[in-house]
Amino acid sequence: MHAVTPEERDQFEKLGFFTRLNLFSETELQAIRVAAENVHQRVVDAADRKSDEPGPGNPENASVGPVDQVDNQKYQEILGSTIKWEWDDDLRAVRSMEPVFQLDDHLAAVIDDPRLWKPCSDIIGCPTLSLFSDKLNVKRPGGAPFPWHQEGPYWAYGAEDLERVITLILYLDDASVENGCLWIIPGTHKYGPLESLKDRGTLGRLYTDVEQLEEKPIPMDLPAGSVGFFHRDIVHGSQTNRTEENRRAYLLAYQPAGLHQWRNGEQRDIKTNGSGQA
Ligand SMILES: O=C(O)CCC(=O)C(=O)O
Repeated sequence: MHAVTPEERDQFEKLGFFTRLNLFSETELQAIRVAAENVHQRVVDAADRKSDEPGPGNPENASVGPVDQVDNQKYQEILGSTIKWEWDDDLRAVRSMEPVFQLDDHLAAVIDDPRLWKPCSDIIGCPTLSLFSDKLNVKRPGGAPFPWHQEGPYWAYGAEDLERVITLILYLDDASVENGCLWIIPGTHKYGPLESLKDRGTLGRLYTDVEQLEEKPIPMDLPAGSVGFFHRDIVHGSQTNRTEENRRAYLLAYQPAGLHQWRNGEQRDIKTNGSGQA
């Protein structure tokens, strides 16, 4: 069940990605959205409490770090998750949270879902896996673009077996060009790490200079519940959410069993004998 087909394997090798449509039902998605919003609220509440009352107060206050600014982006460690804020004069919203499964059992069950890990296990060629990272991307109306980048260079300093890390995006809402779906540049995984935008501040080193590429981007505009599996070095990014609706997604990356997660160094093996049942 859920095994990668020869066509998918071929496409992954040639183009660096393949997609599966409508893997999760609306009922399942609704439960994941609720989990995502609960985690989001807990993070925002913890951040608000911390800024309102710096004293000991609630024990969760202890797990709220200072706001770090890198170029024009604001980051904060909250409840064991690295929060990237969408923050300007009019808006303070969480843009992404990584890792998050430790904050919600339902999200933890999604990680063990064979619809997600089994294709990855086939591509890596490893029957048992561990989690490399999990991230919730919450792109609210007006949410900003994510510049072109590759995951490989971003993960390079912290992966124990980078060559065997594979990543996926599970859309929690219908993803369209208008609401800022992921865009990928097929075939670019073959180049390995590409030249970055070194002259664009600290974060520019993580963004790919796409002027050097002949390949053209395509939108990964898919219905909610669909999944895109992609190679760590494929160039990808996303645009502003120009609608009034959320564009949420859960991104997972897997690696061979026994290795440690990227951000927190902990080990989380995938329960390959369970149904996952998100
Ligand atoms: O969700 C998005 O808009 C971009 C996702 C992405 O490329 C990432 O988080 O690395």
